[in-house]
Amino acid sequence: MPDTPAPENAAPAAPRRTLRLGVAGPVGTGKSSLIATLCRELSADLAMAVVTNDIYTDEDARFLRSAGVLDADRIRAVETGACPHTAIRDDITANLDAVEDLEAEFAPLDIVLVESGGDNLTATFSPSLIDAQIFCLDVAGGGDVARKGGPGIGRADVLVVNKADLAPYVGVDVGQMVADAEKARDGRPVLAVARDDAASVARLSDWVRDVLDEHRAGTHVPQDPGPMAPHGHGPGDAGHGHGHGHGH
Ligand SMILES: Nc1nc2c(ncn2[C@@H]2O[C@H](COP(=O)(O)OP(=O)(O)OP(=O)(O)O)[C@@H](O)[C@H]2O)c(=O)[nH]1
Ligand SMILES: [Mg+2]
Repeated sequence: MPDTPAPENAAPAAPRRTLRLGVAGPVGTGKSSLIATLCRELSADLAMAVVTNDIYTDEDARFLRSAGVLDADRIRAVETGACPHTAIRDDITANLDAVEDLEAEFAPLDIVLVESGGDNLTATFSPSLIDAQIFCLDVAGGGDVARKGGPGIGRADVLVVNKADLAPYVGVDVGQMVADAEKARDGRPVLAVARDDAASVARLSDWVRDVLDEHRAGTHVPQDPGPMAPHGHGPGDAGHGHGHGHGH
């Protein structure tokens, strides 16, 4: 009989199964609604949970619980108490704790969605916290936003141009906005989405399923879209060496 292989010769541990999927983007672009939509679309055959981030409240978690898209226990709020980007990039401890608690409690989970607090165009997730990230813009923010670039617009795994149904009311050409975004993203995907447009929701759901498959197969490599633009957190933050404050 062959000897039992020594531990150092053992096959590497299987990759972690749960896909941690971040959703970032400016305030009010529809991140919570997108998460509600994804839970409705996917939770029948995938085990899911959600972590929300708000600065001072658990408003987003309460919205998702009241929407009834998942059992209330599967939706956890992190109150960041600071700029949202801090908790998703600089000190991810509270978010990581929340994700790991959910993964342990509801094992095996297929997807944990993490919603960033609404921030500015430069806030992105650390790849130490999430495996893939959605950056969410909306047409109501103006058709030119997609041309402005930044790490989320340029390099998130997918860019969603959300609330496409509102385009005629705000004078935005969705096709042009998507084309501008595609140009800024070197071929990375861009999806125009409206929550009541089933075809657009199906395209987004398919994208999530594809990333989950790649994650499970070990072929998806988490990307870092890049750091924040230089910034400061106010007058007491001189140690950061940044130029200006956010005013919150
Ligand atoms: N017309 C339209 N409105 C939408 C759509 N998705 C979201 N909304 C609305 O947009 C508003 C903001 O949506 P939320 O999902 O709360 O946005 P959010 O990005 O999570 O907001 P914060 O977490 O506060 O940054 C709400 O009034 C939603 O009902 C959409 O596809 N079409
Ligand atoms: Mg929200």
